[in-house]
Amino acid sequence: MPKIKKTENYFTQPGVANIGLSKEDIKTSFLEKLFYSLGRIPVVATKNDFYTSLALTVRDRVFRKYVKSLEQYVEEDARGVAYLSAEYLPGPHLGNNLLNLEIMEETREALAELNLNLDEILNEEVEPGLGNGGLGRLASCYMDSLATLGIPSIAYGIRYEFGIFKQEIQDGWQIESTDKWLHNRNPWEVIRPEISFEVKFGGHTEHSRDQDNKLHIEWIPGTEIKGTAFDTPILGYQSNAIILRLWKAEATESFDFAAYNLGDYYRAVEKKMRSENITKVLYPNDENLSGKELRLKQQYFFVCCSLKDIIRLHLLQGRKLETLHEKFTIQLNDTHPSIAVAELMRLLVDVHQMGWEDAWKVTQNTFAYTNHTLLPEALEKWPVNLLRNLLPRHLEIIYEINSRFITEIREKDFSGEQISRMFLIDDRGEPTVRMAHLATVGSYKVNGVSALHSGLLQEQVLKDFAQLWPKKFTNVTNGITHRRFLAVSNPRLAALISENIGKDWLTQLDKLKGLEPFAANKDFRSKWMQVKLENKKNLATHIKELTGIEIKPEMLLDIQVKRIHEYKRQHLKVLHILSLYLQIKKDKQNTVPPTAFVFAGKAAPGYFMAKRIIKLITSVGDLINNDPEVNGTLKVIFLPNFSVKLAQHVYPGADLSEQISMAGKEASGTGNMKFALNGALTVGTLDGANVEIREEVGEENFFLFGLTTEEVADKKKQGYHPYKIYSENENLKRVIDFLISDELTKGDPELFRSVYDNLLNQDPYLLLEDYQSYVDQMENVYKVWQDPEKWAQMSILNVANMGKFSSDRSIKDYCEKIWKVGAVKV
Ligand code: RUG
Repeated sequence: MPKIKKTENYFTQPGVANIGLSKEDIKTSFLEKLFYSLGRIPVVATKNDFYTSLALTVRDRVFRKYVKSLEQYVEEDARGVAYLSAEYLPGPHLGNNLLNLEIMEETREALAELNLNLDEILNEEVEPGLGNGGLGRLASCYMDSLATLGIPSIAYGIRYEFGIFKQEIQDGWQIESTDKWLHNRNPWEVIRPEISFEVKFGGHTEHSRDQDNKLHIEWIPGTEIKGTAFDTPILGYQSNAIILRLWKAEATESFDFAAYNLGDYYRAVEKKMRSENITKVLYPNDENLSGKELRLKQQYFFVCCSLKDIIRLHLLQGRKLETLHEKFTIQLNDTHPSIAVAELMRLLVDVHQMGWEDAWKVTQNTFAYTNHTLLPEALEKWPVNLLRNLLPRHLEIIYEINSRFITEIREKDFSGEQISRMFLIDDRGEPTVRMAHLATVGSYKVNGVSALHSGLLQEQVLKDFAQLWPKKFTNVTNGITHRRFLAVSNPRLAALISENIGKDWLTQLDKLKGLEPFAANKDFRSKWMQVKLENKKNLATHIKELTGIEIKPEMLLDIQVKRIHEYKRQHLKVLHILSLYLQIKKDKQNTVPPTAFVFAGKAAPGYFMAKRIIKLITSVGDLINNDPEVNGTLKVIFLPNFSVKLAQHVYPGADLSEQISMAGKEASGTGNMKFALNGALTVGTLDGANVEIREEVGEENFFLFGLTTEEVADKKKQGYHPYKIYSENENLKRVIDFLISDELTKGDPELFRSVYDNLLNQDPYLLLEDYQSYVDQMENVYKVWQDPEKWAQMSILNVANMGKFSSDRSIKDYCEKIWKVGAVKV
């Protein structure tokens, strides 16, 4: 067969699907999908049928971009990136793809001619909740930028059948249920039955020598399952598309066979069900997962499939495995995929018969590792016994890596204490494998996710490694895709910006700098605040729909949305709200501007304190929202089931962004960027990326409070006494005592006793220490809020200076500082 090089030749063949971008083309394709893919006519079609038809119409056009991108990568034999992440939070695909294809208006008109409303159809989409929060959302922002920038890349993960749990609030408590995101089918994915790999678990290893005395190690597994690829194309803006390849677990034929032959149908079925369990559900984080065998199985399962696929793609191009690191770099998104270091060694040494030294050179030059947390409880450690049972060969490999590494560092100038701190195995207590150490040793670069965090990583958690390999460590400050979080979700603000400075900001966010002079323009400020007001009306509608609570859009919308965690200090905000409440009640007059405090976020189901904090927020809400003496001034809202979709309504409507974690705890934060990009002002500590946001927008445009990281460390060293602070601050004492008052707890004095005791006895996140500084800074917030011209000016200057926080910049940093990969644009 003659080799046809350009895909264009196929696309222009008569009869090949019409995939034009005009209004007429879209209308025709939409109806074709409705008739021939779904077998529906408009009069009986449901909203979901319309949504699916439109999604399929758009997917065709996205695939066209993808095949062209792929063709180009192959033709140029380009070096590429494989991104390994156990979590992704893509958010709804449809609106984003319409923006990136630049067919939003054409589609709106095509549907209008069929008497359909695009916004209603967009609203039908159920998003894939395949992540817990910031880490998964970051991975999805990076995919948007990888595609837009034309970086040859593929992202790998797990196709969880049930994503992050659905949160409902009942009687003020969080109630969890399963997230059935696949219930209405997923029109964006394509199954690739031919891309599937076997994954082994358990059993034992057998060591033997051949005639040349060469050692051969065979892993005889206890069970085997199969991973099958499901591909979702992710389109960049005016650019390439890349693939998100998620693995689903299934039973292998061969393993069921024995049971079938014995006529034991039920045993075979049970085996099948057990195999499929591996990708059933996403684990919520913030809980101790160390003993969770299924979680380790998930990690190994997707790593094994992904590495086998990467090797397949490499060999398909006629290359040798010795050059794998020249053609691929594999980014480990946190330690969740870090078993990949041992798995690649196993594949190279045991399966492809490469010598250990050569294999180690390939491995160490292939992986790069991103650390996302310094919290000791969040640093993954797997018990050696669990690894021995589940992945016996990998444990041997980890011990071998450890022993060679220790031999290497013993020759250097390290103390015994340092050497034992660097061991991959922690044998104090039950022996565990320190996965961050494995990832660090097995990678050519390690990065943190903000300047502060990367610094602390090198000074604290990985200090000895940073001394050993100073050049291995670097920083890449996180970023967000401004196309989703401004262009798609805040069309009014996007339009106002484009009318005044043009549209280049869509691909070069630093062009927003052009807004700076407009901050001094009264007319522009008024238009700016008008847009904000419209967005606040929209958010107020959602709040009413979701909670039944009415708020006036003119109120100050003071918002904290993120996972519920003690270090993020949602309860510090609660203490502040209570101080306002008690002040109004006491003085019978108020100086506080009308404010709605909005919270949203999920608590890990097993995290007692986080769930109490939700109940505390909702209880304070019940008290305040139902008290006529205060509810004209204050409202407290907890929005259930926070998601990307909901977030896209929240950020545009926010006036004030709460970023109040204890300094040194939030690795970066990305919500802080999304708020500021939508014109909210930030009240925050010098934590994570807040530091850099403040640097960019200017300290006069940021409400700072609280201790710095160094001051936190000093305070803890000196001995911290929260009770003393409590007893010396009358206002604070009143607030804390109120936590166990009958008024709040409605006759259950134990309800918030744990919160009260924790704050007075330990207060590990220094709420009491930072309380007064926070309350004082909030006074300042209110002063500025009462000067709308000044507020508008600060809001414009925040947006104008957000250029640095585009994920395009982050990906360019990864390309330059770490991956050494160039763009291949179609
Ligand atoms: O908590 C961090 C955030 O500070 C950060 O912005 C985000 C993306 O880098 O990652 C979050 N994170 C960290 N999520 N999980 C972890 C630990 O596994």
